[in-house]
Amino acid sequence: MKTNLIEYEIMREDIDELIYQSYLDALLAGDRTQCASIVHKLMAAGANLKDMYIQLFQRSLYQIGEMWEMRLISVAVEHLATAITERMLSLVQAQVFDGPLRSQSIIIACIAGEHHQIGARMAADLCELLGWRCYFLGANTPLPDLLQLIEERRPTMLGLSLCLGSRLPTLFKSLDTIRSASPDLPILLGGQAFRRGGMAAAQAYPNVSCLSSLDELEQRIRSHEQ
Ligand code: B12
Repeated sequence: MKTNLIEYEIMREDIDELIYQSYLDALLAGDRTQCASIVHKLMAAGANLKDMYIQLFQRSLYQIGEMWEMRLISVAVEHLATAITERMLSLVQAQVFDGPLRSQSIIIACIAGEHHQIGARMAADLCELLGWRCYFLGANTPLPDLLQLIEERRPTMLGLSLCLGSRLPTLFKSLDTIRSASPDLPILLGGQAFRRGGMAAAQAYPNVSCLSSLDELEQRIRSHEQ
């Protein structure tokens, strides 16, 4: 595996395949120390945080999901990898909360019954990186509580995350309620559920957009600042 910083320079823009494989091996072995060492080295080499999120954390979790689906790894190994990834996200937090805050704010939550929260957390971190105040509520947020927070904080935007296609009916019910309580609040939707349909129906709601990547989120956030 590559260890010296000069070599890490190469993948500032694109995380090297060898580094990815080393990270994945460490993740599958449940070796948090080795994962942290790779992340530290990437940060020291000036790796872009968004690239690290997508090319290292997201890619490895998608691969682990496939391995779990094919019964190549146990639920315990998948849970351990997930827990390590959440710790890696905490490791880079100092960088996320580093800059000055703008006046805009966003609430980001996973809808009720949705327990996949890492993607939503990445979206929240990106908003923070761009200087927006972000209220990240995490997994399985009950709708009444979300509505109350929207009322209290009056965010510039709301972001909702949905991974499971089976939760789409819950999302639509939530959108009905949120839309009548806050007709003008722009709502951004994201997550793997929209790869398998539901995008057109969701975007039929006024002021609701489905975003398919963190790049699209970044563009949307930046365009709102002008
Ligand atoms: C970790 C994991 C879990 C963990 C989650 C823990 C946690 N703290 O989040 C636990 C153990 C809880 C779990 C449970 C289940 N899981 Co699971 N899980 C995964 C796994 C391996 C990784 C998820 C992840 O974090 N991915 C990485 C993130 C970064 O990717 P992401 O979510 O897509 O997010 C990105 C974008 O979508 C986008 N995005 C996401 N949200 C938002 C929001 C906004 C506003 C924006 C702009 C963008 C955005 O930006 C992110 C960065 O690019 C996936 C595999 C996979 N393909 O993802 C399976 C997977 C999602 N799980 C799956 C399944 C089946 C389940 C269970 C039903 C299993 C079971 N029988 O119990 C339960 C359901 C629980 C529930 N009710 O939600 C299936 C779903 C299949 C399907 N077609 O729907 C997958 C795909 C595994 C597989 N290959 O079969 N899981």
